[in-house]
Amino acid sequence: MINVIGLGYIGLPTALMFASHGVEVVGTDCNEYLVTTLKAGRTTFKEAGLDELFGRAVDAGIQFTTDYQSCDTYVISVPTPYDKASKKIDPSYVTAAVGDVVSVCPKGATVIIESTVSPGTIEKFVRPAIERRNMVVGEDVHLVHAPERIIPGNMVYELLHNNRTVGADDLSVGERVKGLYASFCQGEIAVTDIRTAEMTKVVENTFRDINIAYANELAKICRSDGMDVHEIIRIANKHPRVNILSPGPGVGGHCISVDPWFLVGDYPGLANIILAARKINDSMPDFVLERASSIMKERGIVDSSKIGIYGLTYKENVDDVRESPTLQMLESMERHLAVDACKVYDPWIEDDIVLNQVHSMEEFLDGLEMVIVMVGHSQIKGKSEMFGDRVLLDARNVLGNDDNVYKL
Ligand code: SAJ
Repeated sequence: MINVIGLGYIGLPTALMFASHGVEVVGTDCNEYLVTTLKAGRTTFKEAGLDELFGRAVDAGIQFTTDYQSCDTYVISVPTPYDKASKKIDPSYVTAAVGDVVSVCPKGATVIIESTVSPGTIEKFVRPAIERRNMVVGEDVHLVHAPERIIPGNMVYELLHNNRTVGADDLSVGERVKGLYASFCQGEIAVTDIRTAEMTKVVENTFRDINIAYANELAKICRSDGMDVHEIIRIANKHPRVNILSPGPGVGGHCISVDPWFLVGDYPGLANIILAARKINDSMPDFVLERASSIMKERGIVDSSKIGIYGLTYKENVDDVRESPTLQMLESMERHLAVDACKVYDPWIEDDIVLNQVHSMEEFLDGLEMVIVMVGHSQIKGKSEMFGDRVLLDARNVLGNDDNVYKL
């Protein structure tokens, strides 16, 4: 039996995947409301294919509880929050969960950490958390790091098809865990040591951050000299070895905008491109504001209450707002006392999370002269006509070309 600890964005789909592939699974979360919701037969966030997968897992007998189970395998997928000021992760949820499971597990159980951790965290924090309980890692309990790799918006497909990494002290334990993931994972599963697995995960997300930063820097260069960055990237990408990503209003999400800081923090003076990329991506929300203000001047729009912001999530077709560029932009506007003015709308966010948030497109567009499109949800993709004759700043390049559509 597997006890999956932490039933959030990663833990829930992973637990469901194991359960729907013949593995006995109990999902544990300390949040009673979440467990009650799952027990009542409802999923707790929106994700393509998740409800169907949930149905299959429930049919296969998955259980949800707030209690830790006594079993031979644990998957830890609790959050690793990070402190914006120090740029370091807080490993306390992981160490607490590991401490809790090792106090109930039988001798020889395997604890698999899926949560992303900064390189060295398992050595520095997780092992000591076990040793403090007078247990010997490798005898009383086996430690494994199997960082998740799935992308929100396509999680179910990627769980099935992505290659994975399994890091373990003991290769035979690694091979056993590989076999477990192979119950559903059709990709290649590389077995390595724990530190390599930690580093690999952070390096992957940093690779993407740097590549997005290149696209964003090109957008700034092209804007400064009246060139169309999208056309340039489109043509450059015809080269067989070039694949430039898309410029946008910034990088959000809990991973790509966070993980590179671990390398910057741990390797000062060495992580130079990485630091530069982070700074470029973090500067994008302000770049959008500058661009909006020059368009307002060009179009004679003076009243900022006539400007609306479309999109709150960190990317399209997800309901996740962690580190979202729109939130970063609103923070920046707040610093300049301009925040009360703009209406904000995102069809994926039902709760009120920012000032002047509205909950229908109609209410949003009412009275607006200009819209800043921060997220390219399917609702609007390719449909600039939905905005009538309003001026549009399309920070995601999803609205096509039209006289009213401005790009970054
Ligand atoms: N973005 C751009 N331009 C692009 C691509 C993305 O501006 O061309 C922006 C997005 O809008 C978003 C951010 O970057 O704000 C990151 O989005 P993403 O879709 O690239 O990635 P995430 O954060 O949703 O998921 C990533 C994935 N990592 C990699 O692709 C290396 C995923 O595989 C990881 O599992 C996930 O981080 C994680 O949890 O680590």
